[in-house]
Amino acid sequence: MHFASEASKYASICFLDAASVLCMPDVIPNASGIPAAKKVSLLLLVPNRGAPQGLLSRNHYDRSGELRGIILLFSKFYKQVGLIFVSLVLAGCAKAADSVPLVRPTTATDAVALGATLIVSPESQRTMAETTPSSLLEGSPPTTPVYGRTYHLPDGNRFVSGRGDLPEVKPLDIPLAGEPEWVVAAPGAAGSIWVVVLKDRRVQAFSVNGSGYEEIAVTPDSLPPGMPPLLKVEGSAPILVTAPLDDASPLTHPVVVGGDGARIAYIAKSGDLVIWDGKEIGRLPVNALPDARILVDESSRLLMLTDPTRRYDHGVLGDDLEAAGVMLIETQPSLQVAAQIQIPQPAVIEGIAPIWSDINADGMREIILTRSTPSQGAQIVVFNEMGEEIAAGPSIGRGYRWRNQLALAPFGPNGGLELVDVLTPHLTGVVEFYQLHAERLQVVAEVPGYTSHVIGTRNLDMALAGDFDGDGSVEVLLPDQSLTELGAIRRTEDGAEAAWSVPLDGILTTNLAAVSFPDGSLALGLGRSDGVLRVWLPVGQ
Ligand SMILES: [Ca+2]
Ligand SMILES: [Ca+2]
Ligand SMILES: [Ca+2]
Repeated sequence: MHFASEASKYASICFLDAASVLCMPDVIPNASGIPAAKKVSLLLLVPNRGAPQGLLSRNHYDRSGELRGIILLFSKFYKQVGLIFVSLVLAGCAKAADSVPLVRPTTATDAVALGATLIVSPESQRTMAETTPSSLLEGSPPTTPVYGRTYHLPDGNRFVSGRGDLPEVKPLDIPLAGEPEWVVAAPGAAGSIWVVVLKDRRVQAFSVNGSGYEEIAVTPDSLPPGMPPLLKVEGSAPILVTAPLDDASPLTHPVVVGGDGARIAYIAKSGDLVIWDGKEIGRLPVNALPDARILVDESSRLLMLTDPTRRYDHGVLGDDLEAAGVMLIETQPSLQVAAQIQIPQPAVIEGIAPIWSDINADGMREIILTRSTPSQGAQIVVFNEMGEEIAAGPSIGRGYRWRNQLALAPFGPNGGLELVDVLTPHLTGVVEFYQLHAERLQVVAEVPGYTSHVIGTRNLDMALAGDFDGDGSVEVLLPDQSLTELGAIRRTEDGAEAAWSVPLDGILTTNLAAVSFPDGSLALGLGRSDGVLRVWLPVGQ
C-alpha cells in the first residue's frame, strides 16, 4: 500500500525509556502530554497522510493506568520536523539499545481515522490492541473490535477516510422489514456489516460485499425507544453496545473506553456518568444532557454536554432541553473532571455533541460548539481544553435560527483545514465553509439549497465529509431540501460548488453511514422511507 511504504521510510518502532523521549520536548509542539515519571515501552512514529493536525502525540495507557506507548503523528507539512525527530529518537534508541535491540516494522495496518498509518511490530500488536482506540483500528481486519457510529468518528467529527467511487458506481438496494431510522456500518470478515434500526425499534443486520448481501443475526434485535445504535463488530458477529437498561438514559448510547471493548461509559437517567466493566466501577455526578453523545479520545478521555436547561425554548432537536455546559473527563488512571465549560445565560449549546478536533493544527484538540441565544440565534464557537473561548464565527443575528455544525476536514482548495456547517437547515439550508483566522471563524464559501436535519429529530448526522469520488480531495455529502438526492459540495479557488449529485430514488430517513476498508476504499449507505437500505460499494468490493 502506498501509504504503508511511505510510512516505512520514516517510521520505526523502538523500545526506550521515558528519558529518551523527554530529551526531545523542543521538537514536539505537543510534548506537554508526555508524563515524565512513567516508563514508556513503545514509541510509534507515524507519517500522517496529508492530515491537518501537524505534529501531535497520543498517549496510550494500559488497564492499570500505566503509560504504555506514545504515537506521534506528523503530516507531510511537518515531515522534515518528523525526520529530525526520528533521527534523534533513533540516536537515543541506539544508545539505549545495549539491552533492547531496535525492532523494525514488519506489518502495517491502515489506520483509518484522519488518514494515519500505523506501523506495528508483531511484539507490539497485543499492546496496540489493548491501548489503541478503535478509531485508529477501524480499517484493520476485524480480529479486534471495530465500531460504527452515527456520527462516524469517536471525537464527533463526521469525517470518513478512504476514497469512494461515487457518483458512477451503481448502488445496491436492500429491502428492509420497515422504515429505517439509523444506519451504522463497519468492516466485516468478508466485506462490510450494515446494521439498521427501524422506526419500530427492530434491528436488522446485513453482511454485504460485491457478490451481494445476506441478512445475519444481530444482538440485541431491538432497541428501546429513542436509543441510537453503537455498532461493535468482533469476528463476524455484530452487536449493538448497550448499558444496563434500568439505569442508563434511553436517549443515547454508551461508548467503549479502552481497547478490548469490555469497559463502557454511559449516561445514567440521573445525569451521572457511569463507568461499567461487568459491574459499576466508577460514577461521577456530571449532570449530563440526557441525549448527549459521549465523545472519546485516544487517551480514553470523555467529553459530553451537561447542565440541561429550558431557558432557550427553540426545541428543534427532539426536546426542549439544551445544554449549558461541557465536561471533559479523564478515566485514566482515575475517573475525574479535567475541565469544565459553563455557558453564561441566556445562551445555550444547541446540539447533542461538540466536535472535538484540532482546528488550529497545534496538536491539541479544540471543543467546537454551537451556541445560541434568543436574540442572536446560533453561532459556532471554539474552546480550548482548558475551557477558554479562543474563536467564534458570526451570529445569525436573529433568534430561533439554528446551524448544524458537521465536520472539520481538509476541504480547502489547497488542502487547508476548514469547518463545514449548514446554516438554517430547516429553511434555506446554506452549506458554509469556515476558516480559522486568529480569534475569528470566517465564512469563506457558501452554497444554498441543502439540509442536514429534519426538525424535531435527534438525527444530526445526515451529512458526512470524505473523498467520496476518489479524486483526492475532500467534499461534504448531504441531502437536498427534498431529501431525495445527495449532493457533493466541494471548495473551489474562490468559493464552493455542487460537484455532482446522486438520486436516492426515495426519501432519506436516516443518517449517512460509511465504511473505510483496509485497501483505502470506502462505502456509503443510508436508509429510505420506503424501507430500503441503499449502499454504494467501492468497485471491487
Ligand atoms: Ca436537546
Ligand atoms: Ca488545536
Ligand atoms: Ca473528492
